[in-house]
Amino acid sequence: MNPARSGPKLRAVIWDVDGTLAETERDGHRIAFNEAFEEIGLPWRWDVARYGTLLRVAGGFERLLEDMRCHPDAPNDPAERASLARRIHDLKDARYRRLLAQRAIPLRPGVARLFDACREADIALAIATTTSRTNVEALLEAALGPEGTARFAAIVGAEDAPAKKPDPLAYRMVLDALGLTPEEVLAIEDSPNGLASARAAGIGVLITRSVYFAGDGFDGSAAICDDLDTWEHGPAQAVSHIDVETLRDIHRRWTWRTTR
Ligand code: XBP
Ligand code: MG
Repeated sequence: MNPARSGPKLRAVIWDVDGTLAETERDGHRIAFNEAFEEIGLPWRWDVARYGTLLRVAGGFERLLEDMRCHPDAPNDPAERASLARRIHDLKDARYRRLLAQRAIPLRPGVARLFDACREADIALAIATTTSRTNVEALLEAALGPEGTARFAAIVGAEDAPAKKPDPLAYRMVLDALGLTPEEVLAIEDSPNGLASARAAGIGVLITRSVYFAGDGFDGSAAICDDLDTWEHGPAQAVSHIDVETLRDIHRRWTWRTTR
């Protein structure tokens, strides 16, 4: 047996959002949280490094609760604390979407190209994310125009999947919506939580390194690249980009390794 043997076909690519499609963590959510703190009159601010530490907690609301543990001026009562976090998080989301409408955060290298290439190759596009569907739609429409969201056969966000990554729920819901098995898809992710989530759903993962997880090891991924326009392969590590054939090859090798 070898990887060239025919196995399950690649029928869909399931994309993560924050960090994978764009650097929305550093350049979007973080800035919007700081604006929300300011608007509420709180002195809290998250610099690039502090946000990176907090990012190990999935979910903006949960991240905020974690950070509040370090703030003596945060309410002591758990219900009051949660209600303040909810208020800040709602404000953050409004600021985030306003920021996207004012100046779209650019998609990372190769993302738009691969969207088009998958469509031409009849490989469906889907999204599994910890952020809200509303935030995803704002990002896609700012970057790709009003039809941006319609390109996706399924989008599962926080409104649908309350258990956040590394829980596999969002990926399982996408598979259900697509009517596909884990062996027929490939996920593209940027974080350890995202990798664990897709793997727990039985899905192979291509990692595209984002600013916040550039140094992580990503054991258990199918392949790793710096971005989708940079693919080092072969004995001489020739540099090229990830195209549909590369995706099919990564998927074929992954299913061969994990199902033999
Ligand atoms: C990454 C996350 C999200 C975002 C902020 O999501 O953990 O929480 O940081 O979004 P992804 P919310 O799965 O797309 O990488 O504030 O809406 O949670
Ligand atoms: Mg991510």
